Amino acid sequence: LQFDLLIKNGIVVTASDEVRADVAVKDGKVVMLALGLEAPEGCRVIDAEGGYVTPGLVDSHVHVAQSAAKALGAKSADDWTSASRSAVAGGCTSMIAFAVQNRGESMQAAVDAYHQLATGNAVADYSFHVIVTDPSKEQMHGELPSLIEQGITSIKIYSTYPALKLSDEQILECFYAARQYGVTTMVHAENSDMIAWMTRDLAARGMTAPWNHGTSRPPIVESEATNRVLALSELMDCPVLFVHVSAPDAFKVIREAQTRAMSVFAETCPHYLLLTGKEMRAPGFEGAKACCAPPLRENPADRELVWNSTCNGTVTVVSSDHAPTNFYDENGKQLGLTKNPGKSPRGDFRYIPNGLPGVETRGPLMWSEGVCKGRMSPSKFVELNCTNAAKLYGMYPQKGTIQPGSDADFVIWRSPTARKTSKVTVSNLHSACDYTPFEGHDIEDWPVMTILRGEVVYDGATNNVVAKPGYGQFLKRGKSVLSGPRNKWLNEWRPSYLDAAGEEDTQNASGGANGK
Ligand code: DUC
Ligand code: ZN
Ligand code: ZN
Repeated sequence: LQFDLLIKNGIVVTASDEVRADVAVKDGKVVMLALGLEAPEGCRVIDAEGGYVTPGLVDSHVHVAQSAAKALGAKSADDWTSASRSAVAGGCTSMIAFAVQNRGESMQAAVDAYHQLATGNAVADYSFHVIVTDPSKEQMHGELPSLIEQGITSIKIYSTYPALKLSDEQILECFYAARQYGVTTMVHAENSDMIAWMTRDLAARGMTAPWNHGTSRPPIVESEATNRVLALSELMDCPVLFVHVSAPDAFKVIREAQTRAMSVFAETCPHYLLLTGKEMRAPGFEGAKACCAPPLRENPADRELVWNSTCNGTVTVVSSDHAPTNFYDENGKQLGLTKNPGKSPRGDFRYIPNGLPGVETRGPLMWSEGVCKGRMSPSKFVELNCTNAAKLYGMYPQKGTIQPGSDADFVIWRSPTARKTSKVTVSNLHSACDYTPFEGHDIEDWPVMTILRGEVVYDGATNNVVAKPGYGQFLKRGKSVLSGPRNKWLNEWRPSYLDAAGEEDTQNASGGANGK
């Protein structure tokens, strides 16, 4: 048997099992798992020293080089090289970023533009979700089939932000088409009018400190929109994934829908598990570093609820929502994170770009706080950080697991007795962003190394990213194997394409758990 890389003495972790096995790799693919494999001449051997070998992590929610005005409100601190270097240094080998459709333009134009930014520059494998801002019937039905051909099989829609937001009617248009073509649909759920009204009133009363970002978006803003969008998805029988879920009542409505066997999925992020609204109350403009949407929640008990939802199956994937903007300008002058340096006031929440950097810290934080602290098993970690994202976004089993035929993407972690604790500090990170909201947080173990398609891309011993820009490849994705429509309707209405095809839903080939 031929192989060119052998990982010995590890515990191989998948979403279902932990097994002591050596892993043999040939041409960037796993070829076999067995005990006591001998390395042939010239084969590279890596000794995992009794530690864990997990799949390379998948981060299915990152904003990289996203156009300034869209959602984040300011220039992205990272380009594809710095963001993907940061990713692999935290164990992440596959990232899905966003390509934002400009209103009045095609989705294809967005995909082409973002391809151009990424091509030749990434050290991690990557793909795009299209952020749909202009879902006319012609556009959805005219473009989705060709995007799927190109391997772009997911969209994100927003219920807030003037530049991105869709009306309920437009959301229905998206769900109708997404169900028909088997496109995974991500939703940013916040009630736009509640935010607008509160923001105006707070500003009129001079309440514009960074933490008033949270005041303007209390949990009910998220839970109302979640509940409403769920109803829209039920009417259309369209599977849906709620991104960056943080509010207790949003988890409640999602859990309740899952109990009714709806195809509904939830994503959360390390910041909702580990930080609270207190961070926005830091002195001066420092609170700006913690402004994200949905905001960090005030009540520490809410954080526990996010942990419970993450461990009990309500949450399907953990992503970083990496959305980096810089605090300082090139001269080290404090910008205080403002959308319009030199123009808009600093420290006013209305001008603070939303979003936190986190693509590098997600894995180590989830491993430390989840696995090392005993909140979840290594398998649960893999399910949440690798496997489910690969399944939901059509990359499984190429990505997200370790089995014969999978890409040889691995993270090696230390055995419990060999762990080395450290603290997160921005100077050790590889992102171009000049701060981390997790500064000073304890890390119980950081990846020993990250391997992508059989090549070491990050060496933890020296904290060096060794892969060259351009090593990362575009991932042509298929359809979700996790989600599928149920063919459950609220009354006699059905989409007309089902009438044409008889009762059989022939176009949606996802064949997911609930589908057929
Ligand atoms: N939504 C995101 O998904 N990321 C950052 C900001 C936002 O509102
Ligand atoms: Zn969002
Ligand atoms: Zn985001």
